[in-house]
Amino acid sequence: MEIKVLKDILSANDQIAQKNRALLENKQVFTINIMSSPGAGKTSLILETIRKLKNKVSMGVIEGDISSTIDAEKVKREKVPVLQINTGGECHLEAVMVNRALDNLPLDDIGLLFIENVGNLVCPGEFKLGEDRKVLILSVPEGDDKIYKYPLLFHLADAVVINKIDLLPYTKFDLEGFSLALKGINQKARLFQVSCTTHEGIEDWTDWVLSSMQRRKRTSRKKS
Ligand SMILES: Nc1nc2c(ncn2[C@@H]2O[C@H](COP(=O)(O)OP(=O)(O)OP(=O)(O)O)[C@@H](O)[C@H]2O)c(=O)[nH]1
Ligand SMILES: [Mg+2]
Repeated sequence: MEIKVLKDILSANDQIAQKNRALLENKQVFTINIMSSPGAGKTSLILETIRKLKNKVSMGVIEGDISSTIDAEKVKREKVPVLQINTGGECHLEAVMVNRALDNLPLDDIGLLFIENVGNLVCPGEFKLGEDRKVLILSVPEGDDKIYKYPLLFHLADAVVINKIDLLPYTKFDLEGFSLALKGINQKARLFQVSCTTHEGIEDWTDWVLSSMQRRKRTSRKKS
């Protein structure tokens, strides 16, 4: 009985995710779902990206948190359209929440949309939102073993960003070992090493964001 209920919830979520996807494709909005544990640097990476790309692409942000508008306020200061979702306890965003957020964003003026998921290294993996890319951030102080303990998000990610590399000298994080482990469970994922504090590696990341957007545009043109 319990298994059937969960299956129904997930398939209902997938149907709404498909609607979100159709809407976003129709409006030509490239959407990136950013996931990580609490505090790994989701908001910091979004802010770094906004600062780097603001003259090249119009952006928007959906902020997902259990409570508060702290992250949305940081984004608002960058003068980018932002909508905060408070899940009220849920440890992940669901497609229906994003659907309501999309109704309240100026999609005609947005080319690149970031969805910051609720800080959690497990639950967001189960729920499609209608995004083009899933990006997972792992921060150096969390440890390189998280890929073994919480493999699902590492397996699903289109890109994995190792953040806080400025802290490498103070930890035993094994970058080479992590990179091999990632290749073992996900051969397609791009791996980036960044510091949102020193800005190291941010350009590699934003180049990937821009080239992924371009690739999507070419694919949609071929389809039509
Ligand atoms: N040393 C260092 N600190 C960082 C870096 N990136 C972010 N931080 C700090 O890490 C803390 C958490 O960063 P956030 O960007 O708020 O993390 P988050 O994933 O959005 O957190 P939640 O939304 O609460 O899940 C803040 O104090 C940041 O200043 C980095 O590259 N190096
Ligand atoms: Mg945040």
